[in-house]
Amino acid sequence: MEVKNKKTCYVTTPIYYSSGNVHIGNSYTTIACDVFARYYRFKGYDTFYLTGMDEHGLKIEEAAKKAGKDPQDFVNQIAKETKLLWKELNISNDDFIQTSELRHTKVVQQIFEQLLQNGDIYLGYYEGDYCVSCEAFFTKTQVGEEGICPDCGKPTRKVKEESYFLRLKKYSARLLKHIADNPDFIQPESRRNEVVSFVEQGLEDLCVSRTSFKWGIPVLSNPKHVVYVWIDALCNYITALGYGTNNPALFEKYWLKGDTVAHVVGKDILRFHAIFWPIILMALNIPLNFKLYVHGWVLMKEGKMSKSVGNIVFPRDVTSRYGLDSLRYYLVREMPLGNDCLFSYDRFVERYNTDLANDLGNLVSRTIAMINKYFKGYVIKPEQILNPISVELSKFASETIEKYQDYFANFRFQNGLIEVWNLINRANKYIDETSPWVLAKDETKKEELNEVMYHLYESLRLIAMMISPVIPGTAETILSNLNVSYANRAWNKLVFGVTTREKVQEKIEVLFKRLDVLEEQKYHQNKTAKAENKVNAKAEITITDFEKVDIRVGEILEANKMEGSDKLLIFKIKIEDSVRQIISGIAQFYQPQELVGKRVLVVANLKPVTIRGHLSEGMILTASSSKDSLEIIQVMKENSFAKIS
Ligand code: ME8
Repeated sequence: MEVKNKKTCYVTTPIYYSSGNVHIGNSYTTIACDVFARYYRFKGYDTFYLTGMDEHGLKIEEAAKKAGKDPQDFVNQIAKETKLLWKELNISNDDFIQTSELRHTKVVQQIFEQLLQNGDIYLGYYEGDYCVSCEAFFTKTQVGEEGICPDCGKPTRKVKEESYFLRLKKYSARLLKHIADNPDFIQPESRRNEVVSFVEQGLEDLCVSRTSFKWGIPVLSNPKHVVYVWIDALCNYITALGYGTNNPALFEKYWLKGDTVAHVVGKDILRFHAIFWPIILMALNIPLNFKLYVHGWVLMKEGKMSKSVGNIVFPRDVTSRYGLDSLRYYLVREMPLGNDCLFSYDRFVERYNTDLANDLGNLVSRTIAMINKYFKGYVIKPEQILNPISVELSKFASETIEKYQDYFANFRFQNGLIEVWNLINRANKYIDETSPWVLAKDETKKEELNEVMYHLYESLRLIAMMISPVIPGTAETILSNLNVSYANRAWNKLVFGVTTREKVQEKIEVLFKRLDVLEEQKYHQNKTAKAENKVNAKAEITITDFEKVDIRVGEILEANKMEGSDKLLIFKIKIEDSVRQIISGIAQFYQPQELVGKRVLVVANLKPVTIRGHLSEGMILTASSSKDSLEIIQVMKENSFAKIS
């Protein structure tokens, strides 16, 4: 048996859908978990950091088909690209699990059988509205008359199929007790309260298999069913540790005997992790010894990042221009636990200039330059402290370390960084207060000057150590510029005053070059304009495609506002001998009366649709010259109602 001589930490990201869409939002989760893992390693914990890919389900099966690929090849390619991205983002994961791997699928099959045998899973029928995009069923009230998914707004599908169900009710009371007994189980508290009230409203058994698609893990005893993605996905947290295999050493070490076990998730998958996952674990008799940290979303000013809005920011968009550490810093600094944060380049540039180039960058360059100038690069621990402001600074540093440790150990990186930056600013202020350039002019003040340099050196050593989980590259540069020995970078040296004598580097590179705000604005405006053109441009069509469109001239006989709508007008339009009703969204641009009698172009063979209960049998052609205008295309000549070709 292995003797455990170190505390352990196990941290996981959600496993990402294999949609090839890792943007700065889901990169935040991976970076934040990386900060957690690096922090605990720094603290001396034996740490295991897991991330990976969620590869099964209808959505992925369909995406592979669309790409003309076999699903396995499709997901392998995406896994390869994602791994490469994590490497570029300096992610220190210890494992990367793909749910299509045998080490996972085999164990999920056993888990499913075990739950069946224990009576926690039973066979029944499922009938409901299913959203392929979200891989979730919704109730009638949630999807409404139109059958629209309440989460993503896409149409749902009616599905009735034989399904296995996981009993949830049976475990509700135990789950509520666990939450009550462990107040820090779900953090922050607001998310915990959300879960409690959801469970208290009563849980419906969860559908855990499908027969309507094939790309999943077959149920061993009934292979026409595949395991529904959530049971499959959630179990990655234990299959990656070898649970259920003949080598469960990692599971025993990091889970059963583990000290810190942390799952980190976005708010959209809270219920799966705070309700379904604990219930699966209870049913398997596995202790619930994890904590759940729930973060919000990285939002754009238009709201969520989305392909159709064209506002997705990918990590490489940022790192290729600003380097990696500024992205890592921005995301971790901006996101409070539990709530959303905003990403905009304006804000990014501001943080870059203020926090990194000015506050941190200046402290590093001034300190090292002065140590070189006044003492040929040497710092020596003073025998006695002469200046009370120096005592104040070292006290400030010690208090900062305490607060930092408390925040970082509990995933409150934003708060922790605020404390570290307070220390950076305190140290910068210390330079102004002690005015080393004045002390340097007076030979009798040599000791006082050395004291100032030493206090700056020590503050900077501590600052670099504290920011090392967030911006490891920058921290390493600072520590090697200061020539800090590896011994003095260790966790137990995170105290003021351990350096006795050191010589800093003579010449150092600028850490973060100041950005020109206007230049950056111009750069991003140009980029956005180009991207918008790309989004608006439609795919090429042939003349045969165009000939399918039947465009006619129609005369507007009547035009009226649609009740309850600011955008829609209802028209009666005469085309040859018939009169049609057509709805058009141009109410913001025209008064109905001014359109009566006008001869316009109409797409006459458009499939009729019902809009807000009114039939629309065609489309009036309009054109726009700018984002805020829309004009009807009029026919000048009073000729017959001919077909346009
Ligand atoms: O949900 N800001 O995968 P996923 C912050 N496969 N986080 C964001 C974000 C944003 N803009 N957009 C997405 C899944 N995320 C499942 C998980 S785990 C057993 C299975 C986060 O690829 C989101 O909140 O859709 C979630 O935590 C993670 O990215 C993965 O999302």
